[in-house]
Amino acid sequence: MFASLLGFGLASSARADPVLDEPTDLWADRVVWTAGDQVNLRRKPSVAADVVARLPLGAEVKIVAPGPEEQLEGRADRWYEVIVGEARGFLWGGTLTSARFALDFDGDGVAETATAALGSERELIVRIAAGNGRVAVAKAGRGTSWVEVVEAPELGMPMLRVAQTTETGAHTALLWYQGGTIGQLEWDEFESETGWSRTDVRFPAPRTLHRVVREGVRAADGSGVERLEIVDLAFAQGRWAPVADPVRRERAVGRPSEGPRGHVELTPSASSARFTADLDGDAGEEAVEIGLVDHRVVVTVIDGATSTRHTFEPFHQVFSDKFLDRALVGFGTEAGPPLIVVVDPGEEMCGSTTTTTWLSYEGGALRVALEARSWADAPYFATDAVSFDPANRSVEVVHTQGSDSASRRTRAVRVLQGGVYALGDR
Ligand SMILES: [Ca+2]
Ligand SMILES: [Ca+2]
Repeated sequence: MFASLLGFGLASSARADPVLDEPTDLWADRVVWTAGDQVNLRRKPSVAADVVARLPLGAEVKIVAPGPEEQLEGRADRWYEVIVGEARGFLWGGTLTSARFALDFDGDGVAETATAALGSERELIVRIAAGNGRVAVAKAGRGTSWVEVVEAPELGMPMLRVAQTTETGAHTALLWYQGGTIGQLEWDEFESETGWSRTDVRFPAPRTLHRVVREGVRAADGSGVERLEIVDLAFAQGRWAPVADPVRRERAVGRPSEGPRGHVELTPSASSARFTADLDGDAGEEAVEIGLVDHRVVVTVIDGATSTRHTFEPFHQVFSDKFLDRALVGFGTEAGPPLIVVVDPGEEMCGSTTTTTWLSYEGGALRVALEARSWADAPYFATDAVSFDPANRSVEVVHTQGSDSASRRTRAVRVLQGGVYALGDR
């Protein structure tokens, strides 16, 4: 249920990321890899035991059974009885990882083996073996980490993306391997009551990186100022360098949306609401009727002699037998153009889910402009935080998912086009 919920309607990749966290118990038949080079496979679970074999970086290791715990290199982990190829012996857990990648990172036609694992200080260590016995090493910050291959076929070179949660926010690093060494581009992000720092990157052309850094401060009254730095970088001679001076801009930003203002609660006994507003900006008001009919929310816009209707199939009914018998509806202008807002509190399903939908009315058509959903079933959760930018007719959706112990965020900026917030350039 968890996976299917998180996969529903989310823009982020469905790729399962290796999670490298505190040492955890591995189980029989699990396949992992050596995280270091020349790792000693021991006859017994002890660093004093005979060496059966020396294993290269990224060797495939099949767990036979867990063994005794031992503190080594300042860190507690468990020995495992393992099979590696024809050999059988013992490896300490700190030498193993579930994150291994085989890719031609430097484009010479031969794949390299890369691994990522936590070091004794919980710093992430990425190693890439070139195949000639040399291993390149890079460190990429501390904390719970996710490592994935950057999925941008147009990029023209594979890179690894390391995403880490930190005490104050998030740390991201992009790693590449050229000329026998690992390079990295990294940045920190945070968000608080009084400010934020966010970085977005995309790859508009091969070996080209478009980066937008946004740093904001917010006053007690909710008003804020955000400084943007926009720069294009090109990859040449083993590193990313700006192709031109950065563009810097400053702009005022509004308070993040907290849902419909002055919303009306619909229940089976108070099942309709009506308001009037000029939704499409033609200086004439439309009437909006919202009803709770047969456990569905029906929105009708009456514009002169025509009426246009949209019916919601409540999200939680897809997953449970419970019927929608409560919805919050209203009308908001925080996005800039007036939008109809419908909130399905959906508490009745496993965990709790809230779905907020914004509807636009333009050119005689009633459309779903944006949908945001938050779901929690302790300790797991997934939330969409929505911040409208009325001046640019855009919205930023920050999606956070994970558990009490670790989470990750993805962001998307969408621009209102044809009545729908579509993914687009800023
Ligand atoms: Ca290669
Ligand atoms: Ca109108």
